Amino acid sequence: MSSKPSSSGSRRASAGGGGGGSKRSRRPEGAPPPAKRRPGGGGNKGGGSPVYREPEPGPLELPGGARLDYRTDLLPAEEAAELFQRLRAELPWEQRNVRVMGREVAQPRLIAYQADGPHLSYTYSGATLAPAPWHPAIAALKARVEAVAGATFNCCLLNLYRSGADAIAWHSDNERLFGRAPTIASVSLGDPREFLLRSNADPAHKLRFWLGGGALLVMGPGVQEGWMHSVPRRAGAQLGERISLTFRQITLPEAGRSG
Ligand SMILES: O=C(O)CCC(=O)C(=O)O
Repeated sequence: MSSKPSSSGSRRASAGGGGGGSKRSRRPEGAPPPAKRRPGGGGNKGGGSPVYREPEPGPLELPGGARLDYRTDLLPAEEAAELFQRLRAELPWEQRNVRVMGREVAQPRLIAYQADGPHLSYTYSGATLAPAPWHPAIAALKARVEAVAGATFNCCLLNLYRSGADAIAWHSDNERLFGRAPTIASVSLGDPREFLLRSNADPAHKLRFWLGGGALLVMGPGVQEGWMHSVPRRAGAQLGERISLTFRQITLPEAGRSG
């Protein structure tokens, strides 16, 4: 993850979510309380800030040519709820410390990391994520995601947001270890959260997705190069837990050990 549009590679994690402590992160203006919104609503109906466009589900080509595919129903609701419970209970969730502007701070979320083998470790902000073997339910989900995304993945970084106070700041996953023009596919489980995208070339181009349980967002070629994304902090909202599974393909494992 890098938090500057022009970053050439090392994952410079910001511990804060939108407004969550990092000077680089920004809280989007005018966002409505997310708990009242459902994922999948199109346009700006229902009181959303007009600066954030809310695309309908389906494939989408962004200004500049980047490609997205947004599905609200990769998993049926019941299956998504069961998978959430299982992963919440069975994965070794950890809270990591990262270095932000010279200070060691705890990331405002829990994470877990799984991959095809121990050679796919992932170092950023001075700490290494050693991959665990695939959980069988995640391996099965990976195959379904690959079929929809038309891409293959060899690792998955999972995030657990325990409440609206947990977040991830504006960043791009454009490190060298993912190669050029990577595809990253993210599956959501649990309570819906806002997922924001903003163009590096024109920050007025902003998109908002309400990622609910069972949703899939495929960020295709061009997204990491030209856009940043975040899950903003919403400490005031009564939000429950959410898990995101971000499937990725490490093509240059050696680049992942240098950060
Ligand atoms: O939780 C999400 O949907 C976003 C996660 C993310 O941006 C990341 O892991 O880099």
